[in-house]
Amino acid sequence: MTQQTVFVTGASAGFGDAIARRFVAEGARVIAVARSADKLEKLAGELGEAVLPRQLDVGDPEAVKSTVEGLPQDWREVDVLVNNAGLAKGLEPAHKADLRDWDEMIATNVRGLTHVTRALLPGMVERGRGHVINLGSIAGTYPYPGGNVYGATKAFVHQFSLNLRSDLHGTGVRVTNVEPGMVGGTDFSKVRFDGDQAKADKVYEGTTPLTADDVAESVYWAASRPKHVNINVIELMPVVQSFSALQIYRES
Ligand code: 8X3
Repeated sequence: MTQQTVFVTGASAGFGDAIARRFVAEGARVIAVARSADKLEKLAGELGEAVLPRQLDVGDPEAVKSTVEGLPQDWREVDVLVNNAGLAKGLEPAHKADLRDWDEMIATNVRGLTHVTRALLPGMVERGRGHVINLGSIAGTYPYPGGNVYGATKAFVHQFSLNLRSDLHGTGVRVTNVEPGMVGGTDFSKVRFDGDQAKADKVYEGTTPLTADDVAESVYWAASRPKHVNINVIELMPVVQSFSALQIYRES
């Protein structure tokens, strides 16, 4: 990884923070992108010159474009893009969900991810090397009550990743989708429940969920395979999470 430049979105917390630290520990340089400039400064303060912090809301197409175009000359050759920025908002059934939550998930998880990818891909193709690593979710494959738009955005990420592979055929650019299940110790559920920490904590009560470091390890593993190897999809769950029966509604 030495000399590699890695662009990580959502880098100020959770998976993104763990991913940035994992790559820096292996000798890479990280362009750490997130909405919160303060938290990014903290990461950059800790990791020093290996981190270039950039405040950016990936859901803002103009800002994505200007951030990528404004990268310093010696940070422009991005080897690995980790599209980590994303969120779940709400767990209400579709007919009760808040449309603003749906819009926010689509803006970040779908539009943000596609715009960042589109901005960085031409350089990768031109250089004949690069790796796009997307953060999908098991929610993109397995439906669950309240998963509605969140799961659908992650299904988009799954199919977009596979379709990218087709388009990038022969370019040397690799694409991976990492699809984790339940991960504890991040703000994922707190954000989903609009800041309700007690409700978020309940999700993980009595369980041993995956950690952000487990996810970072998968991302790093995919990125560090020999360059002739493309890991298409990695799906991981904690042992305590598995599948359940289909629900049957019975008239009483
Ligand atoms: C979220 C995974 O299991 O919490 O991406 O729905 S899960």
